[in-house]
Amino acid sequence: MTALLEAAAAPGTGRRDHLRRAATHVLLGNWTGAATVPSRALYPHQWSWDSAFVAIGLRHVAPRRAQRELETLLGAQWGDGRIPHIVFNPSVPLGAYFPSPDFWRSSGTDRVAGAPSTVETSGIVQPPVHALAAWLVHLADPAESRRRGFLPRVYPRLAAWHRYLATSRDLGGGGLAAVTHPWEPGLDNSPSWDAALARVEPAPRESFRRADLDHGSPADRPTDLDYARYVRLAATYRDHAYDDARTPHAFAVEDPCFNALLIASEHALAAIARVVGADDGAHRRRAGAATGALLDRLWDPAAGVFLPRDLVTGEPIAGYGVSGLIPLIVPGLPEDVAAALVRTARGPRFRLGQVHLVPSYDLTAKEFDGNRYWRGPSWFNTTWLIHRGLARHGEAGAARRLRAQTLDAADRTGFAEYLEPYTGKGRGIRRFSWTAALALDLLHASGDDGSGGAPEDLSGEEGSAR
Ligand code: 9WN
Repeated sequence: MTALLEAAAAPGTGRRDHLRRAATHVLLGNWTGAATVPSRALYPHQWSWDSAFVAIGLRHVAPRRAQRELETLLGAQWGDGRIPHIVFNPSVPLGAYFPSPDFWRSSGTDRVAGAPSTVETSGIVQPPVHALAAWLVHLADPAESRRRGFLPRVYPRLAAWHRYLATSRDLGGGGLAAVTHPWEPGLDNSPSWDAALARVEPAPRESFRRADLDHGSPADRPTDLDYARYVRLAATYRDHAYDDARTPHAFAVEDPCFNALLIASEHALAAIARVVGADDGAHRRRAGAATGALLDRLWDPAAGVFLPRDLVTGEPIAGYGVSGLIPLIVPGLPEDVAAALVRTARGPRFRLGQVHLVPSYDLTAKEFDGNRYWRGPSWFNTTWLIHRGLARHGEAGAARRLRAQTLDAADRTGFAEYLEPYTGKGRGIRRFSWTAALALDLLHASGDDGSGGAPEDLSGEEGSAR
């Protein structure tokens, strides 16, 4: 019996045992043999940041499978270092998800960016949670990790990924990575992207067929007009051979969440470098420089939140998105900045502790929509990140309450993709992988001590995580 099957069948009658078993069942059901799909129906391939979150949960019940999850993704890395946002499963019919491999056409030999020829992928990226995930996976079972040479194998690939983001994606020249498509920050239809996206000429509506509406309610999903613009942006990138320097980027944004994750992952990479005998100093310096750039370029002290920067206009994007709170996870964030973020989270725009989890967008804004994807609903991955941030900054009580609420919501909704923040009703699909995985992590991270397992994870001391 595999470790995961054993965990799914483990005895115990309490609510936590039930939740642990149910979450493990979801991950078992969504495992394809080499990786985990976010959802069998809506997302039947491997997604980049989903897999990192999945590995963070899987490590508690099946550390080897968690390693495999990340290594399968890293196996699809491009020659230029990018980790694609989707790795396609060749046995899934083309029509099951749009855009499919025949849209992205990654494996063509003329690709300057060096896409692999053995596997089909998308050409865009997602937030760099991977080095953080690899380090947490290692910490869950250092002996098994050493036995399999996990860190020495993944380190060069993770380092190349970060190099790609620090060079080809520093489109603003200020030391932060830019996203060039709303799918890249993973918060697809956030109101934060509305103005930048409005400049994009929509692709003709008859030029594509959405597959997502076969599984999700149109009221919960991005609109057709959003999709037409997503298609135009992706096709333009593809038609420029995914060459960042040559593509005329109509959408280019420095996103706080994406960069906060890059910084947290750079610290994790330093910890990994120490274990594998590489130079950790370079990673620490890069993490420090990126933290400075994040504060200089995206922090708005008057608003009390980090604001994305639109690189086409050169202006900050006003408004309160959950992305602007995520830098709470950054090691070494000045305490006054952290305190301001916690105040904003508790204030009327996010109402931490008074609504369900953490809404993805300002509850008081006219754009807020509690049902539609990233325009308001509360998501489990961003909530998990804020939980870590609260724990890191000494907000043990708030972290504990958010953890309890998150576990309850995962259980109650059958591992929903997201929630309506006021009613707590599950929205989107169920049996969603990262909801199950992060519930597993929260179950393990606690012991109800409120530490959330957060601050010490990046210390580089093996065995100190829990
Ligand atoms: C496009 C898989 C992904 C998540 C994203 C989420 C959603 C895809 C889609 O699903 O995006 O990448 O088809 O809507 O927005 O964060 O990684 O779960």
